[in-house]
Amino acid sequence: MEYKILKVSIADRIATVTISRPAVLNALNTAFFTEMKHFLQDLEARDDVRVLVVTGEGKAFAAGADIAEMSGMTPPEAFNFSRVGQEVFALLEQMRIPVIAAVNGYALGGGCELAMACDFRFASKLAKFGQPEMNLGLTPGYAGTQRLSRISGLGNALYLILTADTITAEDALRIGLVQKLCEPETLVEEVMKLASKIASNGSGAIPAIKKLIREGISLSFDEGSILEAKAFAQLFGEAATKEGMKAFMEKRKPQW
Ligand code: CO8
Repeated sequence: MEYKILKVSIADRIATVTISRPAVLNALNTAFFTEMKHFLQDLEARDDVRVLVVTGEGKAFAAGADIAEMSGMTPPEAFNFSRVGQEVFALLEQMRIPVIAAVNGYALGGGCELAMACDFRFASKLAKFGQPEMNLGLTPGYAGTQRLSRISGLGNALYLILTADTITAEDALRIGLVQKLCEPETLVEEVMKLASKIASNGSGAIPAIKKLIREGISLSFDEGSILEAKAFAQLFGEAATKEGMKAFMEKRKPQW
C-alpha cells in the first residue's frame, strides 16, 4: 500500500512512523486509520523490527480526530468512526514489540488517545496534552475514558476530561502520562537511544513482559501471577534465555 499520510522508515531494527498532515496539525481522519491499520499489520508480521516509534510532523503530535470530517456525521457513522479508531489503537497497544510515542507537540483528543495506546511517552518540553472533547460537546471516542484512568488514575482522568484543560508536558509528567521530558531538539535522539537499548535485547522476554502487564491489568492478582509463572517457565525453553544466563555466568554480554 502506498502511504499518503504516514511516513515510514526502518533502520537498525527500529521502525518510525510519522503522521504527516502538518497543515491540519496531523488531525486523524479515515485515511489515517486505513493506512495505520495496514502499516501495523504489516509490521507485526515482520521479525526484523524490535521497536516502533510513533511521532508527528511539524508542531503537533496530533491535534485530535479530524473535526472537519467528523462534523457532518450521523450517530451510526460516528459510532463506526469511533470503533475504527478504537480497533486501530488496540492493534497498536497489542503489538508484540514495544511502542514509544515521541510527543513532539500538541497531543489533544484523539492525539492524546494515540499517545496513550503506545507503551511509553517521551515528550518535548513544549508538548501539550489534553482531552478537549467537552468543548465540542463530545466525550473522547478512541477509548480515552478507559486508558487515561488506567495510566494517570481516576481523579486525573475525571479532572482532565471534565475540564477539557490543556496541560503542559511538565504536568503530564507529574501525573504519569509522560515518562520523560526532553528538550525539543533532543527528543528524537533520546527516543532513539531508548529504542536502541530495547532493540539490543533479542529475547522473548520483551513480548512476554508486554503481554503480562497489558493483560494482567484486567485480571485478578492471582490470575495475573499464574500467567506470569507460565510465561517465566516457557522462557526457560528458549535459546535466548539460556544465552542470557550463560553470558552472565561467563561475565560477558549476551549474543542476541
Ligand atoms: N481537526 C481538523 N482540523 C484541525 C484540528 C482537528 N482536530 N486541529 C487543528 N486543525 C486545523 C485548523 O482548523 C487549522 O486549519 P486552517 O489553517 O485551515 O484554519 C490548522 O489545523 C491549524 O490550526 P490552528 O490555526 O487552530 O492552530 P493554533 O496553533 O492556533 O491552535 C490548537 C492549535 C490549539 C491545537 C487548535 O488547532 C485546536 O484547538 N485544535 C482542535 C483540538 C481539539 O479539539 N481536538 C479534539 C478533537 S475531537 C477528538 O479528538 C475526538 C476523538 C474521538 C473521535 C471519535 C469519533 C466519533
